Amino acid sequence: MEKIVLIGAGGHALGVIDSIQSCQKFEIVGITELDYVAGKKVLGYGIIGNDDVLKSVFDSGVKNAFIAVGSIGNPSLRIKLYYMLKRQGFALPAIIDHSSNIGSDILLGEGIYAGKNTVINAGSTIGDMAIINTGAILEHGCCIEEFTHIGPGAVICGNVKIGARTHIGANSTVIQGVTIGDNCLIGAGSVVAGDVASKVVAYGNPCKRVRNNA
Ligand code: JB3
Repeated sequence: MEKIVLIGAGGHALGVIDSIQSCQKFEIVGITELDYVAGKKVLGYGIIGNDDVLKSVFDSGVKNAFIAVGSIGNPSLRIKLYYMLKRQGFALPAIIDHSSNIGSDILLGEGIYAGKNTVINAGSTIGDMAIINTGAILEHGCCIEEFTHIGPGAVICGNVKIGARTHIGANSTVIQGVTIGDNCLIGAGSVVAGDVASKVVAYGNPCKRVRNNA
């Protein structure tokens, strides 16, 4: 198996670690954290230091990294970490849980995460660093752009287009053919039946714009 280092050891990392273990492709060498506490472990994997150790980890031969810091609405930290790792030369593989159901003719970007029991149906495109969280369903022909997070249990119907850095809240439904722009925040449990412009906060059933997203 190839070796991989994780960045971040919080709640999102728990699911990521499970998924890495389930797909049996990578051996986790350790996790970097903001605050290094000697001896601290997460699901049996050691915190090896803060991000300053990543260069020596790379130089030691670990060429894969995965950002296990999640995001709810603002992916700026994930974006910062992504460019830090790219500058250091790390490869950022997609982590797809073994229980995921991935259809035909799918394009998956680097560093994406597909959690437990996700479905990505045929003909869909997932941009770099997107999160398709636990139990989310992406129907045929969807296009999800980079750093976007599809929350747990969300249902994205056929041919939906969702821009970059957008958050779709847990258990939301986006009906077929809808376009949602960049930098949007769609609240949990929303039903999106019409297009949503970029930089909008919207929620409800029917989903309605409530304010601009800074
Ligand atoms: O929505 C769901 C199902 N999960 C959320 C996920 C997508 O995003 C979850 O509820 C949280 O909102 C969030 O998960 P995350 O990022 O694991 O949150 P938290 O539990 O706060 O853990 C973040 C971890 O990242 C903390 O341990 C921080 O110390 C660490 N961290 C923050 N900045 C960092 C950095 N670690 C490293 N290595 N480098 C950093 O710059």
